[in-house]
Amino acid sequence: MRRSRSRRVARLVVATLGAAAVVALFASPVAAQSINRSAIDDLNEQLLYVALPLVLFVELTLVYALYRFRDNDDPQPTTKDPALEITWTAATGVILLFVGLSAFFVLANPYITPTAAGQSDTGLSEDAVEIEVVAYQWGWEFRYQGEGVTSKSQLVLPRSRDVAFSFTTRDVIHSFYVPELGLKQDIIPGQTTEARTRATETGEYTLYCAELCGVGHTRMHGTVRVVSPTEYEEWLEGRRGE
Ligand SMILES: [Cu+2]
Repeated sequence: MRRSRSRRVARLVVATLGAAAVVALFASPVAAQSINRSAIDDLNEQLLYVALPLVLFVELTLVYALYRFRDNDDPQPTTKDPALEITWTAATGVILLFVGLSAFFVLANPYITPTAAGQSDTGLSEDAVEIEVVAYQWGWEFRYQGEGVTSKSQLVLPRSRDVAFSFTTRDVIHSFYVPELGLKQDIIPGQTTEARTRATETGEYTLYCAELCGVGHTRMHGTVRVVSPTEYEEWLEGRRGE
């Protein structure tokens, strides 16, 4: 009796691990488009690998119990088992601690929270591009600091270079949101908020306003073009002539 039960538990564990491996095969990561995005994707992946075996273990245990006791006419109450209770409480504690710490380290990353280190220029490289973003009902204005260039709706960023944004609004609350670059920052009247990124892939992405800001909210989007460093210099040059 005891042996067959332990064999069943072993089979359950093998099935759980096998199913987790199959799901992991399908969760092939795509190259991230920025440092921010890669930090967020890595966290998601880490948490997925912790959550998957747990979900499978719980679900398979449930299915097993339903099947095993399907016609049990004489159900017995669960007996006290302090060792088991301590084990699962401690295991839950360890998992929560892992989730909390993993999320904390991502939040403490200066690309995710520029002010996390107390000083917003911490870790920013010398050649960082500084862009003042002005949000308004309903559009965007990008002012390239020290370049004398201003652009509307289209944000052009050089690949492989730090970019520091500072945000202000002329009217109500807006939110700067570029999901593909892992960027999201609220823009609040009377305040200057910040964000930072370093794009790693060239491409064209969409910028959205992620804060309902009036009737034109749905039209408040723009494009973000990540280009090679030379293409970026050419673009700046072209804009200066205008
Ligand atoms: Cu808006």
